[in-house]
Amino acid sequence: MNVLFYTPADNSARWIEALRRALPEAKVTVWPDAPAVIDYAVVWKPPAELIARVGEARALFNLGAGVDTLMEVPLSAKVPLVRLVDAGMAEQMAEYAIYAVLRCYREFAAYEASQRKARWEPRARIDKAEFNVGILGLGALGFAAAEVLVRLGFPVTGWSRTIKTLAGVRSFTADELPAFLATCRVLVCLLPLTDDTRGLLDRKRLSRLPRGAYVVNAARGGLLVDADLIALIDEEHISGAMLDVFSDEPLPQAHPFWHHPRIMVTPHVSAITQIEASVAQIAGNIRRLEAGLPIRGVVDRQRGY
Ligand code: NDP
Ligand code: OXD
Repeated sequence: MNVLFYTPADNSARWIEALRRALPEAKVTVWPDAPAVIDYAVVWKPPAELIARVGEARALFNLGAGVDTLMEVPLSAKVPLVRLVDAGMAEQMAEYAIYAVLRCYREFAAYEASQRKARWEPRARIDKAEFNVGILGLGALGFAAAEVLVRLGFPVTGWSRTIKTLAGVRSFTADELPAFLATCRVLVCLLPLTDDTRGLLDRKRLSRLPRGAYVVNAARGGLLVDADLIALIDEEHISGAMLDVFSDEPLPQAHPFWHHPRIMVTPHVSAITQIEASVAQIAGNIRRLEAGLPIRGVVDRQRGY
């Protein structure tokens, strides 16, 4: 079995070693070398020439959960495009969401400001029952974040294409976005970037959040209209934001997010791809495909996720 591998990341050697260990029966070739017949491709941000060589492979595995960068590539419709499902990322994303929610709920930014002025300024407790967290996207990552926030005692609402059943979570579907946004004291965005979601968080939608709401985007930068977020923070409709993903990465030096006093920036680290867990999932999927069994993570290319 021929497996073609490619990543532009500098940890390529560790991926290759893990793949060869997990699939001893396979011949793993590293692009730009390529066998005449490719059975499986395992890639992150592949060049167009690689996609052209994939031909009618049995599957193309994306080394990430998001497949937005692969939607425009000329991959044959017969080749299943498979993404990572959790693979060690859900726990990390839940941690990121917890930090953002607690930072806001316990007003740590205000205490940091007090400390800078050497002022002893206790603040009244916020009623947790009034502090609803809304999660956009209740998939592998959003579901995990919702579960843990419920365990911490927060009221949680979620928005997804299809209705979800999760104890403690009020589920809203696609046509209920305005009603969902009105519930969010903190909005955590964990949606895929698709034709339907690009620019979703614009002035009109963000204005539907209650005054003082806090925005967290850990999904993709293209979901958010940067200038609209900044304007709404400066107008004090939104109290602040924690952002991990950006339309242009690395975030350009001149971007106003870097120095905005109410915006916290992290460099696309909310859920870092885990080599061992990802390779185990891919190897397991290859074995299932070889045995003619169904697998999880096959992308619906019409929907874009
Ligand atoms: P999933 O595909 O498992 O979940 C996506 C969720 O979004 C589903 O609940 C889906 O609804 C919902 N959704 C999609 N489109 C719409 C729509 N138009 N209207 C309403 N709901 C919609 O994805 P994951 O949870 O695995 O990942 C989410 C995203 O997180 C990835 O696509 C990626 O961009 C980003 N990510 C970021 C990382 C980082 O480090 N910053 C790391 C990993 C991922 P339904 O359930 O009904 O289908
Ligand atoms: C992913 C990511 O989509 O790392 O997996 O952003």
